[in-house]
Amino acid sequence: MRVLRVSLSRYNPPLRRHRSTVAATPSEIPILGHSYPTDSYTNITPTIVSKLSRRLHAQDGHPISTLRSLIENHFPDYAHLSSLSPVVTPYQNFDSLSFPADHPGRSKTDSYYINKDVMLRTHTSAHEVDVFTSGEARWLLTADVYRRDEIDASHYPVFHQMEGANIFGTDDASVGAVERDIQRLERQLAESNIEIQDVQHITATNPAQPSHDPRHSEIAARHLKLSLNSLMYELFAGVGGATKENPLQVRWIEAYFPFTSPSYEVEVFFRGKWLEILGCGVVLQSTLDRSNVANKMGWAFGLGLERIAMILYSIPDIRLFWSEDMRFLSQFTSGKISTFKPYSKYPASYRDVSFWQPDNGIHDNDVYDLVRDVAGDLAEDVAVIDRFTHPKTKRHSTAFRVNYRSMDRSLVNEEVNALQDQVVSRLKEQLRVEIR
Ligand code: FA5
Ligand code: MG
Repeated sequence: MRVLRVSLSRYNPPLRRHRSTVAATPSEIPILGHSYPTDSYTNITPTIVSKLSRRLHAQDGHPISTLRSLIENHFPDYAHLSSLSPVVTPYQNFDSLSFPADHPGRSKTDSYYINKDVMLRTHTSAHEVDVFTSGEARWLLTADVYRRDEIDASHYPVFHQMEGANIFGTDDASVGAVERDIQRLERQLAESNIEIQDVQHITATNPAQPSHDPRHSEIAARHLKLSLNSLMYELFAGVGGATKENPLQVRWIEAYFPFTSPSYEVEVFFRGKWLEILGCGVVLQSTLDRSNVANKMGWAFGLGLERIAMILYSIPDIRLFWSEDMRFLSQFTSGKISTFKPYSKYPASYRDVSFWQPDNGIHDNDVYDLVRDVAGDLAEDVAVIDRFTHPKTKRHSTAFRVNYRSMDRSLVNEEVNALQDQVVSRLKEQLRVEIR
């Protein structure tokens, strides 16, 4: 909030009448030292811009940074990359990975655009072609990623992913080296207290790619699974106290991504729940063709660092990662996983607002971003509590409940009222709703 409120006026000058929200945008936006022209795609907000320079994954001692280095240490002979700019093109984020033209992820309601030609990466896979093209065959890449999403304890519009990839030649010597690594990992896991629920590597619904020798596809999938089972064991077994009687449970699930086949998701059973940790698969050959390594094949994965850090450190709310409060930051030591001790639970207070949608409708994500922009991290969660269509006028009504809570102090009623007043007036001006 604080600093952001000052910059709000720049990105959202008072609205001219009879114009859509587009009129609220200035003609240029400065981002990471570069000025970008805006257009009808522009939907990046000051709150989001303020996150671009934080780089939690590079902040010594921060849980996200410690987790990054633990994973990097597990893959010592991989290249470790962590300073690529979050500003990418839709080509990098989608087309280079063979996303179909009508994929919903491309829409303004799901992704942050600076303008129609430049966006914030929604996943670390956006850099696959660039990194493969640069000649790296085994690499890890850590980065902040941006998605327009709901607001609650486990969803934040910025989070961190780590991408890992390993590609190899299909000549006998290269395939033989992968097979030897498969045997090494199998021996290591046989001695570990881990129980794996596997799925078949290749099925009719999760096929090998037509251009691949099915034997090579099988080897790539096996090596992928063993490499990740071994990583899951390293991360979770110690903290969870895995024993012979009570082994770490890892479950593989068939999945779909536009840029891998076969594809999988991995879940880990931790403190009574199955948690989705990552997505992965055999890299689509078209990605490697575009990277000038058509003679190689291999696998890639993308994991969510906050998801894992929340579990390992017992951090209950994803907003805490962004805290600059020393009561948070001073609890952690570089390279070590420790249990977070909550230092406060200040009271929450909620406010409801219901309104008639304008004729062209609005997306829930527009409301979430607007609240985030007014209240910053004081918005703990925002939820739709009612939807309703008037039987005669056919107008749509939506009711939202905003839960306000500070992680650092008690909020007074006047402050919450002022925030909510701003939310309401910006709903009227910016999104053209009629308050009920
Ligand atoms: C991807 O982003 C793919 N790029 C992963 C991938 C890479 C697949 C390479 C194949 C090959 P997905 O949207 O499921 O997939 O996100 C991957 C992981 O990021 C999830 O498993 C989860 O751990 C984390 N994640 C996703 N959305 C969020 C969110 N809103 N908040 C926190 N973590 C998230
Ligand atoms: Mg997923």
